[in-house]
Amino acid sequence: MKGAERKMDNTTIAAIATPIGPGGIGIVKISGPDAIASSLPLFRPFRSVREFKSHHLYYGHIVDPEEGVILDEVLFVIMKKPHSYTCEDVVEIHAHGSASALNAILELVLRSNRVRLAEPGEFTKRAFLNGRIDLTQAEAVIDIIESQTKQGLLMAAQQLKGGLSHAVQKIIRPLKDLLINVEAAIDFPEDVEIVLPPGKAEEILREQIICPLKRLLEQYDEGHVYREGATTVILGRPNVGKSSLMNRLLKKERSIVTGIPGTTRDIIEDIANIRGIPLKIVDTAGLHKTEDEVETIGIRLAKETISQADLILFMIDISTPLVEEDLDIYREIRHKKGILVLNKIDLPAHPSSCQVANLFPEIPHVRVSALYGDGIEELKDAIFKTITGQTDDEPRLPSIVPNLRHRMVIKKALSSACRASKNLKEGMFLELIAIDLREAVDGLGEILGATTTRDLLDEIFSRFCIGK
Ligand SMILES: Nc1nc2c(ncn2[C@@H]2O[C@H](COP(=O)(O)OP(=O)(O)O)[C@@H](O)[C@H]2O)c(=O)[nH]1
Ligand SMILES: [Mg+2]
Repeated sequence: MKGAERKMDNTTIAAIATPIGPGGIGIVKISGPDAIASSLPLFRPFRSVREFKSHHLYYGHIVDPEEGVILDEVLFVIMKKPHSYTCEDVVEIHAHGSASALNAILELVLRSNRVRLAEPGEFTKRAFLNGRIDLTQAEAVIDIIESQTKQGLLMAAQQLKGGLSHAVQKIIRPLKDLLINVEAAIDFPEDVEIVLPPGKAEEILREQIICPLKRLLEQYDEGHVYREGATTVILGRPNVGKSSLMNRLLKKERSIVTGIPGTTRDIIEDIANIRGIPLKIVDTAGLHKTEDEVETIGIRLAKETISQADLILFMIDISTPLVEEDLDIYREIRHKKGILVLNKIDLPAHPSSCQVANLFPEIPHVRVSALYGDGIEELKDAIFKTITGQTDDEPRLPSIVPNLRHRMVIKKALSSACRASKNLKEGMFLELIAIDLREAVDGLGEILGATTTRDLLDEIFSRFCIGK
């Protein structure tokens, strides 16, 4: 689908734009050609208004016109097209944040047969289809809504501002110029004026296309974890202090801690902010053999989570002797990225545990007391470094970070550009080179949404909540 062919439906849509649940304020949002006509008759301003101005707040009541009853005291705002989120006429009714008030207002709006309930992400989809934002910016809106740490938020805000679009456009421009040049040389072979010397074309490909594409891939590697997060599983035999460590990292009592082995029988997970990375921490029942039916299921689930984890925190209690069970656990996880967590350093160390770090030389180790909090900052550093692969203490956060979808497109465009460069060097037919350049131009257009399939759009916008 090319930008110019983007199809819009002309209906008016409405939805509750704020989370359902008690809150100070809740918003019903309406967008489309009948947004004003369908909502204005429901609003009774406190002071008479001769003409409603765009982008002005008006104070009054929402009244059911059929029964004449007041539903809520609200602020009412009209945003005339094209100066709105969707580029259409938009009305927002700022009511009190109660499910009953918001549902009653939405129901009134939907009584008009020209208004229907919005689908998830439909407001943002309209902003995209109307050309106000490109696809990377629409995706940034989801990322902002879903961001869990300030770093994730800053990255998304940069993308919403057009950071990634700008970087991609800066690559598409010389790529297109090059393509035009090559195509002209094919069409008018006798006209030597328009043909770029091959050395120059190669240089443009290398400097302005291949290098920046590679840099974008590096930025994905450096930054995507701030957006997508990572998962770590805490493993160790019963009573080593797994649940205590989870609570310590989360700074709350999430997992039950007792001196009774087998206390944690289910999978418990929650998200902690580790140096800006949203880290999903999973506490498990462990991997030991047990007769307990519930614990057995917990242990099976633990094994499943290990396979999906980005990092394992392998915990040992240094106040007790190392036992076969510790080694069994290590055998299960040795193929994964891991950190050895030596716990209970506040207690006298058992003589046999002094050498324990030497037994597992391949993985870094940190000494902690989950009970008192010693070593926790060092553990956070180790987690950060192991997940990001960064070795310096100051986290590096690239401001522009492609997502997985962008990365796949960039990789394809990069291999087309590299092929074109190689063929240029080898003096291959210009037709062949034009095919690769065209592929790269079209591919990169997909990032911005200039060339996109309907399925892809549906997939992206279905990730939104209703009302955004
Ligand atoms: N002294 C000491 N006790 C700890 C430490 N970490 C955990 N414990 C205690 O060890 C017992 C088991 O802890 P828990 O977190 O439930 O272990 P889990 O079975 O591995 O989840 C509890 O009594 C905790 O208070 C620690 O660092 N030092
Ligand atoms: Mg536990």
